[in-house]
Formats: sequence, C-alpha cells, structure tokens
Amino acid sequence: MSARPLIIPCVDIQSGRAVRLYEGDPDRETVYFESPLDAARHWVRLGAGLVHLVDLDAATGRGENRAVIALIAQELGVPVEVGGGIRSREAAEELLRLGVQRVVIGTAAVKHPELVGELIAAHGPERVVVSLDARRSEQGVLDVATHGWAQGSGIHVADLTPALADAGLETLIFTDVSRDGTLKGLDRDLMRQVRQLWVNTLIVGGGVADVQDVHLLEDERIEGAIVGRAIYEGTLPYPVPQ
Ligand code: AMZ
Repeated sequence: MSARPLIIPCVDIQSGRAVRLYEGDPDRETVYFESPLDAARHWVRLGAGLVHLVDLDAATGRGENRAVIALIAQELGVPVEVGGGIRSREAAEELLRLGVQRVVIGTAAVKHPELVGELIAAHGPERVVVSLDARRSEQGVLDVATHGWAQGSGIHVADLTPALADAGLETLIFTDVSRDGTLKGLDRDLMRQVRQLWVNTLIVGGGVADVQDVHLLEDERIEGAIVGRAIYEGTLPYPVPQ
C-alpha cells in the first residue's frame, strides 16, 4: 500500500481576494472569499496542516499582495508555502524572514536556475520548492510556462528536472496549466510521465476534481496535490474521506 496523498488547499490571491482562475487566465476569476486570511483559516479549521498561497498579481506582474501574505504567515498557526513573483534571492529571503515555511519558485527556476541551488544551500531543501507549470505542445512536449503562464518557455520539463535534482531540490510541484481551475480531472498519462521525471517528492496541481483523482494519485505513487476549485465547490470533500 502506498501512503495517502497529501491534499494541500490552495488560496490564490488576486486584488486582495481569494479567487480561482480558469486555466490561469486572470480575467476569468471566481471570488470565493473577500479575505484570503478567512479562506486560509477555513481550510485550517477543517484540518489543513499546510496551506499553499499564490500571489497571482505578483506572478502576472499586475501588482502584489505581500502584506496579506505576511499576515497569513504570522496569524495562521500552520505552515504556509508561497508562490508568485519570487524571482530573486532577496524576494525569497524576505518571505522566509516573514515566517513563510517554504517559497515556491516558478519563472526564476527557468530563467535563473542557479537561484534554486543558492537558496537550498542557504536555507535547506525543506524551505524551497520549485513549481514547473506546463502545457502539452502539439508534439506532446511539456512546455514550461512562465510569467503568470502568459508565456511558454520552449523548454521541456525533462530538460529542467536533472539540474533541479543536482541542486538538491526535494519537492517539485507540477501543474497542468491546461486543466487548472477546470475540474476536468487529472490526466493519468501526464501524471505517469511526470512521475518518471522526478523521483523525490512530487506534488501535482491542475484539474483535481473528485475522490477518483485522489485514488489516481495513490495508484501513481504521487505524494500530493494542490487543490483549489474542487474543495471550494465541494466536488472533492475536504478533508478527503478515508
Ligand atoms: O494561475 C496563474 N496564471 C498562475 C499561477 N497560479 N501563474 C503563476 N502561478 C503560480 C505558479 C507558481 O506557484 O503555480 O505562481 C507561482 C510561480 O510564480 P513565478 O512568479 O515564480 O513564476
């Protein structure tokens, strides 16, 4: 028997509110909570031991939500991981100083991969996560998206994972951009493909819809998933039933 996957509730923050986007499109948002702190507290009350926060405005270059993220990190009482717009060592270290348990690096892991090794060397692998968010190209290649998913990089996930492992990275997040926020369910072939590329802890996102997806994660020995819309809409009960 493999371990039960860890389901990590996600609070995506845009213009100061807790939202979900459809396929990452900032203009297709659903607002779930006016206050991101209330959203995070809601999941903690239901048993979350870790909450995933995304500063969408920082990821897309439209602004930032640092103050509310700092507030959540200080008030929540459980660890948070934060992604979105962390593109420099200074930005990462400011969040770590504010009490964020781990920083999630996306664009910078593609554009300045040496940053990942530097942060791991300075703060340890438990405080640094990389998120590779990708779309399948027509050739079936996983093209990593950057800058709030507005841009493709032309780089395949498989071209980045060996150097990330060499840099000492333990936890990789992989997001299927084409399913994120859609409730379409996980793509099993894609999950298998990514599992083969990463032997350490793998957390996936994008498309988790219901309990069947949790079973899929278990079957494919994927350690966890970041879940948004499914738990906000209730298509996946949270906490996930045994
Ligand atoms: O939904 C989006 N458009 C989006 C999103 N959720 N764009 C980026 N992100 C998240 C990534 C990762 O956690 O999943 O932001 C983080 C990466 O940000 P950056 O600025 O490092 O690329």
